[in-house]
Amino acid sequence: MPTLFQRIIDKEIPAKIVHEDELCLAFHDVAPQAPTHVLVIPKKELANLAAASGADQALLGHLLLTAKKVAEQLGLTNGYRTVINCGRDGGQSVDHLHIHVLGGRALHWPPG
Ligand code: DGP
Repeated sequence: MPTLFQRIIDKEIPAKIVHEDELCLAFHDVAPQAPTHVLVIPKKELANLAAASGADQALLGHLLLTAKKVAEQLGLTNGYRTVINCGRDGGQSVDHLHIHVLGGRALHWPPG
């Protein structure tokens, strides 16, 4: 059974895409927690950060640099936060690796 995000990659489910290349996709989160809330996901099926290995080193770097580019593209000049929830205790709800990019307001710390 493909995950929700695999179905977005396959264009079976619509999403507001802000970036796409051969390795990844970035799109607006359906339940934004900040004025700007985008998810950056690999096209490769990878359940979460814990499932990544040394073979994914370049891919993980690409995802982070894409998060930075998307933040610039969306005008987050005052800063932003990147978050990777991993596993149940990490609050992960979709089992496909994703980087949250949140900005457009001052964010609190620490998270709950
Ligand atoms: P996490 O809790 O870290 O696994 O984040 C999953 C995020 O995915 C959550 O912020 C809501 C978002 N999301 C869930 N379903 C959809 C969807 O169908 N479309 C979009 N664009 N985002 C979704």
